[in-house]
Amino acid sequence: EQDAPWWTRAVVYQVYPRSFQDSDGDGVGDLRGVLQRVDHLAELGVDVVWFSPIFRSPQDDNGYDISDYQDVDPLFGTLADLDEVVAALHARGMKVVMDLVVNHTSDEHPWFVESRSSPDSPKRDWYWWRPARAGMAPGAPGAEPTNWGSFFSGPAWEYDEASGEYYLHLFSRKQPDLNWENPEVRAAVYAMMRWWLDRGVDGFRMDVINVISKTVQEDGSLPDGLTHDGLLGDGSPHYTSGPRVHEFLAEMHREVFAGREGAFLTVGEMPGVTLEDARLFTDPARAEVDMVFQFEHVGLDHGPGGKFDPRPLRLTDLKASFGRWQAGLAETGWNSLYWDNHDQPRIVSRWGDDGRCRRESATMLATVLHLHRGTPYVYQGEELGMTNAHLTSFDAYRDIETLNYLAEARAHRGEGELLAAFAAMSRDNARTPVQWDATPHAGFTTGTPWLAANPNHDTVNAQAERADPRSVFHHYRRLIALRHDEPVVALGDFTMLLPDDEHVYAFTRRLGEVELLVLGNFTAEERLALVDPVWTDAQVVLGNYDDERVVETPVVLRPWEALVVRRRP
Ligand code: TEU
Repeated sequence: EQDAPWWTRAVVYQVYPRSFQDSDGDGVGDLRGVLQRVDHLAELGVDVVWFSPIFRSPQDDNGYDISDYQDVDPLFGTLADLDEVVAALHARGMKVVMDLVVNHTSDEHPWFVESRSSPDSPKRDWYWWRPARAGMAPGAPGAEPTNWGSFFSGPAWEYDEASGEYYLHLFSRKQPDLNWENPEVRAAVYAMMRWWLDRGVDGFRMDVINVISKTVQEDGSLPDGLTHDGLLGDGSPHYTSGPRVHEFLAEMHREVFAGREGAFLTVGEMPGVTLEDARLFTDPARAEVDMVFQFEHVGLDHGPGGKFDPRPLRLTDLKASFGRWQAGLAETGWNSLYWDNHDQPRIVSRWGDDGRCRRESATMLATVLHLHRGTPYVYQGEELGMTNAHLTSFDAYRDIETLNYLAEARAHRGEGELLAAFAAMSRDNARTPVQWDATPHAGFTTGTPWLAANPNHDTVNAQAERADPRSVFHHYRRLIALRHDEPVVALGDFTMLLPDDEHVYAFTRRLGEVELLVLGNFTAEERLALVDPVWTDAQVVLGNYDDERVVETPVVLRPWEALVVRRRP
């Protein structure tokens, strides 16, 4: 066990700075606000803090559109503030991971400004510039070089009048894709990464890093994607884990990390990554990345129309998916474990009960996730059992993904249906201010918050959670401590049980003589867990109801009950 990498026992906390803590009253969170809250992170017991982007940015996609990778946006403070935050977290034994967004830059980045200035620019080939489709008039509808759609609605190509060419943007039109085929681009990215490591940061979360390699055809053109009844084509087969992505990540690892002393963490955010590819990406012998964020489970409640066509989750689908990933990375590679982040709705509202049984369901969901094999990620406010925003009007939304979808869908979908889809799935659900206390704006700002605080901050907040020993907060603290103290949690094997049960999630973890059984009731009704009688009289390690009890089999699970028990020797 001692030679297992340190991050197998680590828990990572994600700070989305704009919604974490405001220090100067402008209604947007900032780095000096983070300084006010480092003790909260230390008390929770997390090992690593990952910051969503704080770099210079026009904020078109809330900072995932970067115009200067080596400076802090004044919205969040200064480089000196960042140095102070890094020092404060290091002083408390926590590592710092930055968000690396290098599939694309902002269109206001000097690199793109130069590239766009002329077809003869020395940086023209730093981005994907292509002429109109053969035989079509530049700028005409349908003349885009390929039929790909953007993640944020509309075509993935933007017409540039001055040159009569188009540039590629898989995300917003203000997020032009960098051309990773160009070695100058790669060298510039690696130099920037080394600059950050020299500054003392401990690693990177790599934004959509599996789409940096696109399939380029003989003549330099990109291939069309499959179309479904005349809609924009699906280009994803031509960029998801593309032809050179492993080569690029291995090169990045060599150019940035090789030879450096210290303990670093790299996690690749990889929409659409398969288990087979994840095994390659995370195989330590290949030195690409330590772990990946995969998206299979967060797509299980998407209907045919995607995320804004939500469906109820079937628990057996979740168990099949997580079971496959646990089995697939059991020998080689490593899992990340998450429910929440700044792109996902809050789990207690999504797959729990954010009303009467908020505490029970949030702590059950946390227990089931954190007892899996892999590195758990806690998103700001998840440790407080924060819920979705339950917004009731379109003009309350800020997220470009939601607003772009609305602009396109309102012509063919009813208003009520769209409001329900956004209330369930919009990224803004995760971006309301962290609820610190019951004062106005939840103690997040003395000004007007950029996005309103959830009214339930009067009862759901860090101060109340800290005061209640049975709270979600203290349950997360116990889960994190369990991972630090019990090697079986970090390194034990995984066996899924009850695969066909639609109500109870059950699995075991084993390391040497130590064996745990983990149970989670995913429903509001009492349920029987039909587990083997060997678990009778097992020792209760952790539960989310506050009474001690003798374990009988089958186990009677109360609504949303979680139970971790250790088999007696
Ligand atoms: O997200 C990539 C991504 O796939 C998400 O946009 C996801 O597909 C969608 O939000 C869920 O429906 C990363 C960042 O996490 C996200 O915030 C950025 O908007 C995106 O990349 C572009 O940088």
